[in-house]
Amino acid sequence: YGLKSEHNEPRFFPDSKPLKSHYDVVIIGGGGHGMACAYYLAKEHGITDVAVLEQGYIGGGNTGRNTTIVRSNYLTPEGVKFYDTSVKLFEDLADDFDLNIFYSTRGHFTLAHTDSALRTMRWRAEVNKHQGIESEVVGREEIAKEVPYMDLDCAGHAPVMGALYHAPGSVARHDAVAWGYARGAHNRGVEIHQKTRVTAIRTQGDKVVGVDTDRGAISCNKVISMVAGSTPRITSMLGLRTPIEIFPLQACVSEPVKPFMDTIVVSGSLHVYVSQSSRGELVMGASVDPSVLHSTRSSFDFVEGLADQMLDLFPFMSRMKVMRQWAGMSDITPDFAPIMGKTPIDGFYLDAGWGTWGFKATPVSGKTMAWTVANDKNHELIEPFRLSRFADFDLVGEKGAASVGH
Ligand code: PYC
Repeated sequence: YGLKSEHNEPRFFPDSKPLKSHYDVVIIGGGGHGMACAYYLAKEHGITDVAVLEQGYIGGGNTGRNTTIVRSNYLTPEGVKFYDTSVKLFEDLADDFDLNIFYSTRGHFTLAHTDSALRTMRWRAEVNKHQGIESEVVGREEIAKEVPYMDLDCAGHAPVMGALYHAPGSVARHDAVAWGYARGAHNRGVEIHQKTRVTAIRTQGDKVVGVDTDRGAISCNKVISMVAGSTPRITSMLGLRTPIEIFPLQACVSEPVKPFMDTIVVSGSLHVYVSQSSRGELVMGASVDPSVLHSTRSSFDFVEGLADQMLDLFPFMSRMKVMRQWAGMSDITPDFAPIMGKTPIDGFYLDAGWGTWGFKATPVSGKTMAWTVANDKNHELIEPFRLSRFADFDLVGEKGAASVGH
C-alpha cells in the first residue's frame, strides 16, 4: 500500500475507495475465481463498472488453502474439456499478467493399489486420450523410474499395481494467481473492496437489484456469487436451494528440504497427495473430513492420519517436521462437478460446488463466467454444469476423478 514499484506504479492496489451507490456488476468473493471473472469481464467484454466484495482479504479463502495442483485428467468428456481449457490458460498466465506465477509442469501420478482402481485409471486414460489429453496407465517399472524414492510395496500394506500418468500435471503459486488477476482487473478499472461482507441480496420480483453490505447498500444489475465454502450462506439470502454440502479439507506443509521430488504423487486409496514446492516444502493433503462442518480449524487427527499413510509410501520422511497446517471449506455436490451459470433468479449467477478441485479451474471459471454474465447465456463449456441438472437427472459424475476418496 502506498509503495511504488520500479515502474512508478502502485504496488498491486491503492487504498480502498468508498463504495459507490451503484455498479453494473457485483462479484461476491475475492478469491481466484472472483478475481479471474472480474479480469475477463474487463479485458474481454469491456465491462469495468464492477465491484468485487470480499469479506476477508484477497485469496484468503480456498484460493490460499489448496495444494495448488493443476490437471485435466478427469473422467467425463465435459470435465476433461473444461479443465483442459484451464490448463492451457494457466500455461500462458505469467505472460498475460507479466507476473511469475511459478507454474511448474511436474507430471502427475495417481497410484492404483487395487484392480478396481486400475480399471478406473484405464477408463480415465481412454476418455482423456479421446479428448487429446496426455494420460496413460503405466506399470510399476515406469513409476519406479520416475519416483525412485517411493516404496512401491507400501510396507506390504497395499502394494502399488500401476498408475494413471498425466504429463501436463502442474503446480502454481496460488496467491500469485489471485494477485495477478486482481492487479489486472484493478488496472482496467474494477474496484476491489476487501473486508466488505455482503449481508443481504435485494430482489424485485425474480430479479436481482442490489446487495446490502456491512459498509452500506449498493444497487446493481447483476450479482455473481463466487464464494466456495460460503455458498450456502449466500444462496440462503435468496431462498435458492442447491444440493451443496460443506466439508472441511485439510492440508499441511513440511519444513523445507533439498529438492528431491519433481513429480506430483496422489493415492486415492491411501488418501494422500504430495508435491514439493519451489521453496522445498512438501505440500500434502488428505481426503475431506468425514462430517459436514462450516469451519477452517485444522486438527491433530488430520496430521496423524496423513503421516500414517504418507510413511507407507515414503518411510524416509519419518523425521521430517510439519511446519504449518490449515483447512479450507469444500462445497461438495452429489456428482462432484461444479454448479455454474445462470440461476432461476434473473441477474444472479452462481460459480460454486468446486469441492476439492477449484483452484485448477480458476482461469476457465473466470473466463466462462465472464462470458456468461456478459451474454446472459451459459457458455457452452459450462452448460453441462448448470444448476438445473439436479432437477433434470442429467448429472456429470466426476467422483472417479477425485484425487482422494470422499
Ligand atoms: O483435484 O487434484 C486435485 C486435488 C488435489 C488435492 C485436492 N484435490
